Amino acid sequence: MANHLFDAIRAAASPDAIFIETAEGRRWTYGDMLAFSGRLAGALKRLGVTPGDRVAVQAEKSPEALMLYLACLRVGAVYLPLNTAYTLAELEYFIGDATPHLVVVDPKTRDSVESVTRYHRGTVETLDATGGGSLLQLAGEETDDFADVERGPDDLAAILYTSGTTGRSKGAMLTHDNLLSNALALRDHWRFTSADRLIHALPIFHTHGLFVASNVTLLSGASMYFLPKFDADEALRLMASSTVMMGVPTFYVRLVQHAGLTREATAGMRLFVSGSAPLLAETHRAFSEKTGHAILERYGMTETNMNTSNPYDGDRVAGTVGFPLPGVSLRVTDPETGKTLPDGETGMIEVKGPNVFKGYWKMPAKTAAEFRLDGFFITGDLGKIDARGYVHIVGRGKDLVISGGYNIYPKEVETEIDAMPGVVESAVIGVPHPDFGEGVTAVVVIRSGAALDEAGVLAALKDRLARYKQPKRVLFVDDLPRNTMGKVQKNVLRETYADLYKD
Ligand code: MLC
Ligand code: AMP
Repeated sequence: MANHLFDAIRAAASPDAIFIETAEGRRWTYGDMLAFSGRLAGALKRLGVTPGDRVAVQAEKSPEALMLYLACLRVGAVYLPLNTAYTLAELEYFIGDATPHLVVVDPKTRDSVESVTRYHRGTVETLDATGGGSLLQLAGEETDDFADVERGPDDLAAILYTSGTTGRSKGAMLTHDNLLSNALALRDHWRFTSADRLIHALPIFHTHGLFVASNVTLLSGASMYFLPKFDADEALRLMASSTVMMGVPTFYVRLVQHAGLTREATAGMRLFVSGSAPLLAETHRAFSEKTGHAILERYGMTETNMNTSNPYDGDRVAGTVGFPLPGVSLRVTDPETGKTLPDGETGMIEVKGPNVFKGYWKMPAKTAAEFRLDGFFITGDLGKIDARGYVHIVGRGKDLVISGGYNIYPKEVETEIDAMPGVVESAVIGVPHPDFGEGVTAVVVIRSGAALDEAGVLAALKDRLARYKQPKRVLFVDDLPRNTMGKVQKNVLRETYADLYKD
């Protein structure tokens, strides 16, 4: 039976070729991948997972966790990965909204997650960082020869939650063809072959590490070093036997500061890709001076996969995200009227193509509001197209902070802070941060006499918000600056605190 995405993965898989090598030297061939994901798919089926069911996964990065994604494709389930940093309070919302048939978590959190899923009739199984857990025990009782479930191009493969501007996260529904078309475009554009070895140090619960890095590797029959997290020493060590690295700008900022980053250390590498947040032109230049490699910057988002990329051959221009990928249409419009602007003018970036998602899970009104009538998706990013056709991202129309490649919607943090006793109001902004690009910063107004300080605010947020969303600093002011309409002027706050994290 045809399974749109997994058939393509299977076709590229040469059973004896290495697919994954871990930091401890554990090796998985493509044959192992096919057998193991088949056993896991069998276990999912035995647990009652049927096509279209959501399978939510909050698990540490491991080859087994990646196999679970593949098993979901094979059984026709909708894979729903969750950031390991999410607190139970955050998890509760995702589980309530997506009502997964199965939730897979680390054994440590099983009991607390079970208390949440009980209301939604989901079951909970476990998977730990070393490949243990109840789900794998069940897989051990299955055979390798799972018959993949039929899935067409428009069937859902995954739902990835992106934070919403009003505080409620939205589940982006991604189809088999959204993922396949984009991975094939990237494979060809970036010249991936089975001879490539990728340094994979990204998390696998977001588009970058899961779809861009893993799907492109799979569809090339290439191999990867699968690392639990980014570590500059380890990445440099592995460059001697690798060909490609993909990372968020923080990876490159840290590498540039490392004495080991030299031409010799990177001599065997053919490509460094950056994305998920803006790469500073100075980082691009410093990297190129030290190594001779021009980092290739590309632009994407959860809802659209990858939209643009700098060229493989030709100028990789610092501060730009290159050209639309084959099959992707991109235009810049007047945010108010929606009219297309001439090249050189700044406006809203809109995209259309096989990469663009199907809509937000159970939110038809929000979905409709973010698409134009002719099918273009309104990204919320502000940009322009220069005379040579390069796309520049010059800002964000959406109130969003990107820290180390993770998105934080200020409203979500402000809502938590505003609920604290003694707080009148707050504004959360992103200001330049030398390591994370932007540092989440809270500016708070408290009632006179209220006994609330920075440590108090941070302590209250501890179990409410994932660590990366928590402000790096909390500052207190008498009043927030407002314009004549009464709207808080976040740009003024960003200017006031622009040097807060300067070295
Ligand atoms: C960790 N911390 C962060 C953070 N990551 N704080 C803010 N922003 C982040 N991104 C916290 C830690 O909990 C810790 O808290 C402290 O900061 C320092 O931790 P660290 O050890 O320095 O962090 P590290 O583990 O090295 O992680 C940094 C990182 C990581 C940048 C390597 O965040 C990362 O891998 N980011 C990648 C995100 C990603 O994959 N984005 C893709 C989204 S998809 P404390 O105080 O407890 O010590 C997408 C679409 C597209 O955007 O286009 O790709
Ligand atoms: P996410 O919702 O996590 O997928 O984040 C997507 C957002 O990240 C985009 O809408 C952009 O704002 C930002 N982004 C991704 N890649 C780049 C890039 N190369 N340069 C600037 N911003 C980027």
